[in-house]
Amino acid sequence: MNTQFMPGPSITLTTRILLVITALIALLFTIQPAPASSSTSAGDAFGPACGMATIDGRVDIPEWHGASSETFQMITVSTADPLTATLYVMNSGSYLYLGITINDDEFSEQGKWLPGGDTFRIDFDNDHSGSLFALWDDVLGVSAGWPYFEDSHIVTTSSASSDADIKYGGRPNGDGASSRVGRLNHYELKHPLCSGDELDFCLHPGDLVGFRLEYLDGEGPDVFNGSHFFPDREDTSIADIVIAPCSNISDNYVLLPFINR
Ligand SMILES: [Ca+2]
Ligand SMILES: [Ca+2]
Ligand SMILES: [Ca+2]
Ligand SMILES: [Ca+2]
Repeated sequence: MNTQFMPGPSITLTTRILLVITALIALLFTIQPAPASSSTSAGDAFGPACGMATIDGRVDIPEWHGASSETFQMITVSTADPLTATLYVMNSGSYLYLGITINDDEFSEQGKWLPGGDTFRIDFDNDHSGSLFALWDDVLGVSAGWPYFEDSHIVTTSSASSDADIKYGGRPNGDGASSRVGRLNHYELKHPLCSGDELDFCLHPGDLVGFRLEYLDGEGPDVFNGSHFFPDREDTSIADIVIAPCSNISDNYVLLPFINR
C-alpha cells in the first residue's frame, strides 16, 4: 500500500490552530476592562445597600444593620488627636441615608467659630468628575446645634463656599439630627435620591456618586479644634456611594418623577 506522506494539509491545519491560538492570546492582551466610571482616589466604596432609619440622632445598630459601613481614622492637619469615625450608608429607594459616629471627646452645640457646633459637612461630586466643588455640586450639613441639617450647594468654586438651596430658589430637602451617645457623637441624615430640585443631585439605582466627609470640631464656645477629613483632605479625595435598587421600602416619601440631569 502506498502510504505517501502528505505534509501539506496537516501543516496547514497545525498552522491554522497556532494562528487561532496566537490570535486568542493577542485578543486577551488587547481587551482591557472598560475604565471604571469611578474616579475615586481612595478606592472606598459604600453600597449598594438597602434600608431606612429614624432620623433621631442615634445610630442604632438594628436600624443600620443592613447598611454598607466602614470604620476609619479621619485625616487632619490639626495638632488634635486623630478621630475615628464609622460611616453607614444605605438607601430606601427614595432617600439616601447616612449615619456617622465619631469619637470626639465632647459635643459642642454652638460656638463662636462654628455656630452649629460640631458639624459634618458632606461634599458630593454630583457629576463624578473626580473633583469636588464644581458649581451647584450638592453639599449637606448636619450639626450638633441649630440648624441641625442644611441642604446646600456650591455657590463659589474658588473658595468652595456653599449656601442653602432655599436662598437660591431651591428647596430644603431631607432631614438630619445628632446627639451624644456614650463616648461618641452620633449623626444621621437623609436626603432624597432625586428630589426634583435643580439644586440637588438625582440618583438612580446603579449610579455612583462621589463624596468627601469633613468634620468641623468645636471645643466649647470659643475654640475651633480643626477639620477632620475622609477619605483625605484634597479636593480630589473622593469616596463613592453605589446606589442600590431598593424599591419596596416605605419611608413616607412621595416619589417625584426622576429627572435626568
Ligand atoms: Ca436613628
Ligand atoms: Ca434641595
Ligand atoms: Ca442641594
Ligand atoms: Ca467637639
